[in-house]
Amino acid sequence: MNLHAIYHRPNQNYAYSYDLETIHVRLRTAKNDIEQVTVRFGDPYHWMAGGGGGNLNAEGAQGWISHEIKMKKEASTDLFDFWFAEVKPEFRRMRYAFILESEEQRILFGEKKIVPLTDDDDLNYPYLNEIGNFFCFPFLNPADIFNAPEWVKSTIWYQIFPERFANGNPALNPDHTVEWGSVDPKHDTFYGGDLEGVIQNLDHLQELGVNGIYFCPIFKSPSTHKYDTTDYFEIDPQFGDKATFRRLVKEAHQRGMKIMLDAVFNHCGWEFPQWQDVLKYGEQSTYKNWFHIRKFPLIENDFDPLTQPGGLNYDAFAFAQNMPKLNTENPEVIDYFLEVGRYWIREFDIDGWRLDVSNEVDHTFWRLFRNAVREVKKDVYILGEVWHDSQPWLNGDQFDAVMNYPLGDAILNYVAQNKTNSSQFVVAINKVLTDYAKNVNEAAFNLLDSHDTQRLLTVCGGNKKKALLAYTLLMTQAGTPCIYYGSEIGLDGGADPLCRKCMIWDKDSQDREMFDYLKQLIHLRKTYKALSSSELEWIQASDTGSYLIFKKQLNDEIIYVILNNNNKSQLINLSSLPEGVYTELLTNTEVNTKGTLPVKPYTAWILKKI
Ligand code: ARE
Repeated sequence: MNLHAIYHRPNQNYAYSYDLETIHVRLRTAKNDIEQVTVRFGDPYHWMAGGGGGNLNAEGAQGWISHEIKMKKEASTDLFDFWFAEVKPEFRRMRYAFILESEEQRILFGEKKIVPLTDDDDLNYPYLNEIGNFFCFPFLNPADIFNAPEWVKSTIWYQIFPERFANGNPALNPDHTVEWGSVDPKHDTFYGGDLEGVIQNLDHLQELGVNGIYFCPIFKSPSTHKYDTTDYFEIDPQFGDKATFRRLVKEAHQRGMKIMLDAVFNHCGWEFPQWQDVLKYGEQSTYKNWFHIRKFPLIENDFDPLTQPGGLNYDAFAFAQNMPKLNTENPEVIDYFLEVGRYWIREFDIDGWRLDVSNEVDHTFWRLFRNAVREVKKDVYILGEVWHDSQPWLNGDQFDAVMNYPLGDAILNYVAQNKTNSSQFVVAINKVLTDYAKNVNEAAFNLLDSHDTQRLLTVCGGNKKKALLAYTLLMTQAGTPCIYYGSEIGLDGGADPLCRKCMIWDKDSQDREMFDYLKQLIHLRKTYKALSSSELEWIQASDTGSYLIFKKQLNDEIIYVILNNNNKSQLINLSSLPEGVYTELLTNTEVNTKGTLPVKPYTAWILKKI
């Protein structure tokens, strides 16, 4: 038994409140090392249970354990197995320990020590009840339950980069606007995208079936991307005005679409008045503590921040001279940006905030932010931008989710770039899922591409079938998926700025086959809630055949996804599925699982038992 690999800590993704009566418990062990794990638990105040007022030292108390539950091996990664159990202690509190059994050994794994157990439970008895060595889940307080808004779990997002989506009002075009889609974008190429253009094309989104729109920044800024905000309380004039935005929100809501805006609170833009004041008055500026200034003068001399990063005497986003970092510990800054957060909900009824560079802003600010915006709208969705392990923000007191790039990368590595085989893909997904509580996974913002990455079709090397297979995986995972504008009609593009080409509105130039397949996937996801459930079981991962079979379940709705990640057709043996007749949901045909299923290259079948 590999004792070194055993890990549990009563918090985060290892022990957490799932709902008002349920505690989820996980234990990590070395892969293929342990045969069975049992969680043994009881009430920490058992000694008072009989009213006898027993003594406080309950070390030797007998029989206080109320339950033992066999844990399920829920997932494995390259090095570890993860064991999982749902526990519903009668009084919403418990002390618990784990009994691990392998062929040659049996131990009790407790908070303070590991105890070898003999076969004779009489001899083991003291250890099996030594409450001081049992982990403690003190109390299942409703306020501690991770509570992302329920509506997010049935939302399919569509990300819009406003400058490049649609030009609905050319009168708003900024200087030097070029003809729509006439040239590939550079960082500073303006095409005239605006909010009116979004309103005029909501039918496209409704036909696709998406019910949430995530807008990249729309507040006043001189750039094409607007991540260098100069006025947090104004819509950029090239995009329109507040009346237009109000109309957009109303139209979207009438179509059942939620609206999420992009909050850039880590830094501001060069023209932000408070920054301009510091540039003008230096150390005498009343705003100098709004920023992180190392010394004056702010800038030594003309320099290229990317080749002479040392040139800035103040903190900025990366080395972007025009993006000075804000001091979110300054009470004035806190008050200002909490009001920004409240204002756009209170005055325009938006439904969510995506938080730019959120991992570089302090946790105290985000806790204050969550309380402030939740006061205005109790089910507002708070989405952080964190590209790496994001547990510190996902304990329920800050974000509801982060942009789940690790899940998207796992799909792209497997399907788009064939960098990983089927079993490595399973490991990568299992790692993401076991890193977080199931509540977190159920609200995760899952994406395959964005305004910061190469587009899906480009990552797939232009192979549309691979792109559709990637979307099939995206749409059959727990969480809330997001489609980056244009990818649904075959827009391609490399790294920023080429991933921000103008949307194509000429239907003859759109890839309608991609659109229709994605529309169908979205329809299936809305119809069969098992597809967005966090109950996932890997049935088969073939590395030689490069195919995958997995099961999604929600209550008694069971769906199997069979995915051929091979450039050749193949007969996939379905004997691992319960025998019977199924409906293949993408083609609405009947399939009998006796024998094999012919699957074309890079295609999937989605089977529901009749
Ligand atoms: C662009 C070019 C730069 C160029 C600059 C010149 O990318 O190479 O020097 O223009 O103006 C915004 C614009 C970008 C612009 C950038 C800087 O959209 O077009 O850069 O401002 O001016 C990391 C951060 C993550 C950040 C990305 C870009 O962690 O927060 O880098 N993403 C947000 C927004 C961006 C936005 C900004 C931040 C700034 O989504 O759109 O950029 O407000 C790995 C790392 C990640 C890293 C990621 C991407 O995965 O783990 O941490 O993200 O790569 O680089």
